[in-house]
This record gives sequence, structure tokens and C-alpha cells, in this order.
Amino acid sequence: MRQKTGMAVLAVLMAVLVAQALVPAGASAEPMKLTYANFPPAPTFPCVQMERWKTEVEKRTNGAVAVQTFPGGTLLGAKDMMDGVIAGTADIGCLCMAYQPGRFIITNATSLPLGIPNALVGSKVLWDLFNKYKPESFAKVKVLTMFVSAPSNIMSRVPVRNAKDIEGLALRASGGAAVILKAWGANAVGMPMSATPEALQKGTVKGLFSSLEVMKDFKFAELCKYVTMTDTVIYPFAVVMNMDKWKALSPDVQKVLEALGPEQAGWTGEYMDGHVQESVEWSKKDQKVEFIELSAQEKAAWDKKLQFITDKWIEDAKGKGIPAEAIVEDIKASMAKYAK
Ligand code: 3IO
Repeated sequence: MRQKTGMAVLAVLMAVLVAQALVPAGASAEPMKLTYANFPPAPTFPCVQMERWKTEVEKRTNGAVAVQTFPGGTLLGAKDMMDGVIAGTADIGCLCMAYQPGRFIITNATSLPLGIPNALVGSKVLWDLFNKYKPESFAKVKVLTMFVSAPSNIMSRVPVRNAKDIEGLALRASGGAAVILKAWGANAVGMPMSATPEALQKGTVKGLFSSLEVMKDFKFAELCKYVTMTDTVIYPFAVVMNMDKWKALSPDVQKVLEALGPEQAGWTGEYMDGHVQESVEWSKKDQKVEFIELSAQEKAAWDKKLQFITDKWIEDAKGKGIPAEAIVEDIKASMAKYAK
């Protein structure tokens, strides 16, 4: 009898041990909770990629990580993203590098007028550039992924058909895109995308210069009935994580997040390119937006006005000790590689 009880206890003990061994690593403990801040509204592409990342991370870590997302600047605003993540206000943040052009000099070289053809190629180019140079500007955070918007076009309340139409026109853009608008003679007004709906509504600006999915996602097509096709320049983005939070993750979880980095860049690029197409169709059919193509002669003249920009950037960056020529060559080479 006594021996039977002893056997039973042993059997229960064994069963508990076996059950514990079968539970996937991490799932036995409470999930590690991570907050993720983003600046634009939930339906826009930086937030769509954020939700996709959350879903994949929670799935691939078997629930060891739980991500709480904060779209629309509810946790950190557009320009506070980097410092807010460094300070730990949010564990993770999505930032547009164009909003602080002097801070992210190397990665912002992707927004020189070098002809990145779409968001997929651009996102891969940016990811490679970051990994090759590991810029000092990101030393205090763990970079989880990077991606870019699709090439920018002019969306406006008045038609822009030639160089005269754009002269002095108040158009919203940031960073490298603003430099390009100025070179064309526009009055480039700098502000994050999240501030643009109000500026357009109030008439502070007559349009904007960005990727065309915003026509649908922000309903800009209701106000901007003209698009001038330039397909010129992308906006680079980074998703960064607080370094202490990163170090507190298990090696298994870190491995999952690192594997997701380049994959997320590609996913976002592809999503962006596809969504631009949808937005263009919707703008034409539902919103009767006129899409303006510059004549070949006009286009050549516009392109010519941008020629000084890369040379000047190289000059300035070299002055700061940055290997600027090599960076531009790297971007061109990796563009050629991925455009195939
Ligand atoms: C962008 C930023 C936030 C939401 C949607 C967006 N589509 C393109 C951008 C690029 C950008 O940051 C900008 O300011 O044009």
C-alpha cells in the first residue's frame, strides 16, 4: 500500500516534469510586453507594417512577446520618436528620417535624387546601406527594420503643368524631398505627414510632395484634384528599439526579431507599391483626380535643376568626415542589383 502511494506520487511528479519540458520556451512565463509607438493614423502604411510586425512576432515567439501598438502619435509624436525610444517612453518606435535630416545623414542619402524606382527596391537598398555603415546616429538603439515610401509625386489643389506653375507654390515636404521641391522653385513647407491634413484644410499649403497612397489613406484626393507625376524621391523610415529592452530579451526572441528585419523591409516595400496602385485607381475613378504627365522637354528641364543636389550633399558630408562618394556609389550599385 505504502509502496503504491509512493509510485503514484512519483508518477505525478514525472508527469509534471514532462509537461514542463513540453511547454515551448518562454510560453510558460508571463509574456514580455513591448510598447510600439507610431506617428501617423492607423490606416496608413507605417501603421499597417507595424500591425503585421506585431502579428508575426507574437506568432513566431509562441506568445513569449506581446506587442501593444500606439498609432496616431498617442505615445510619441513624429519628431520625438528617436529620443522617446532612447529614453524608454516607448520600447519601440517608427520614425521618418526625413523629419530630422541633420541627424541621420548617411541613411538619408537614400533620398537624394538617384532614381530609386519603387519602395521594394528602396527598402532593400536602405537596409543594406544601414548594415554596411552602421551609422553612429543609431548607436543608442537596436534597429529592428527599415523601409521607404514609394517615389514622391506632387498632389495639389491647383494644377502643376510646368515650371511656372510650381514657382512659389506652397507645397509640404520634408528632408531630401524638400530640397528637391526648392530646386524646382516651390515654396517648400516642412512638417511631418501627421500635420499635413490640417495644413491642407486650412490652406497653409496648396499641396504636398510624397507617395501617392496618401491620396486614399488620408483622403487627400478629396482636396487635391491634381497629381503631377515626377516619381522622384523616397522617404526613409526606421523602426528602433530601446537598447535596455533589447538586451533583456532572450537569445531565442532576439533571433526571431533579427530574422524578421530584412523580411519586414521587403514586406513593407511590396505592400507600399501595391497600395499606391490601388490609391491611384481610386483617385482617378472615384475622385476624378487629373494625373498630369510632364512633357519630355519639361521633364528634362526639371531633372536638370536637380543635378547639383547630389554633388552638394557629397561636399557637405565629406566636410563632416563621412565617406560620401562611397555611400552614393553603394546606393547606385545596390539599386542596380535589386532593380533586376
Ligand atoms: C508617410 C508618412 C506617414 C504616413 C504615410 C506616409 N506616406 C508617405 C510618407 C512619407 C513621409 O514621411 C512624408 O512625410 O511624406
